[in-house]
Amino acid sequence: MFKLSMVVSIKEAVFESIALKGRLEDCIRKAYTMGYEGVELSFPNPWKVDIRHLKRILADYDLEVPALSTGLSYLHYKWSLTSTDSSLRSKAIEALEKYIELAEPLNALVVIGLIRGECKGIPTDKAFNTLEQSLRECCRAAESRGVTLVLEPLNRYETRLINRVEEALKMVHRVSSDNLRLLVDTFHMNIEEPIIEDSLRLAGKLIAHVHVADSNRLAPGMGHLDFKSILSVLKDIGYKNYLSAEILPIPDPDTATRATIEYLRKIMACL
Ligand code: LER
Ligand code: MN
Repeated sequence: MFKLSMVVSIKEAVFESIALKGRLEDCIRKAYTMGYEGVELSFPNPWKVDIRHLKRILADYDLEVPALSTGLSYLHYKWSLTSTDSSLRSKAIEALEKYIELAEPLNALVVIGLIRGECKGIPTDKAFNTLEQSLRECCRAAESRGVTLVLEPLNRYETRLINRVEEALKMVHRVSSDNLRLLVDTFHMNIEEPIIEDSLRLAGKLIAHVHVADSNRLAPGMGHLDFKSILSVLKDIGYKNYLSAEILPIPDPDTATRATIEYLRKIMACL
């Protein structure tokens, strides 16, 4: 019904909610062995990705890449689509153009999450306008390569800009590009959406990617979210793409990775 993917990254990644970190080949092998169909790749620097090597490993394990995560570019280098420092903003746009180039042969989406910046101390309407301009530039690159960008509402403790689905929809409509869609993350939704299921219905067909984590960012099933209800709404609205787990490696990476796939398969079998 939904394909399952795990977010993986390099060992130096400063973002905690990535269960599998280390040598790319080891992470990919582990995800494959546990039964995942895809791996979402999270890199700080897109210019350091060896695409030929990557494609060889992916072919060896017959895994897809549903999306390229970009938040590490902000966390490691402060590249941000809303930065008041124009060199950091240009760098974020250039980095996204490079991510888009990498995404094309992988048939992957490109995530617009933390790379929009935290927007502390910038009036929200000003940050919204700057983000709109930056996204227009990125969408031009995405359109020319047939790649889709996915804008992700994030909780208020990570950014002041676009915390709820409703705000992300406003941006998607303002930019008005067929290559800009939504990514919803159950962890952020649990904090920000009054009723998760209603927000999923509101976003409907514009949802192109889903991050899953439980209420505490542990593996689905280890918190209090009602995944049966969430997944049945996704099914109802015709969502058919990946559920990609962006979770803490707790109690340890292997247990979290295995628990995610076992739990989600069990839920999907009941839908
Ligand atoms: C950050 O909390 C997150 O959910 C990432 O997907 C954003 O880049
Ligand atoms: Mn996420």
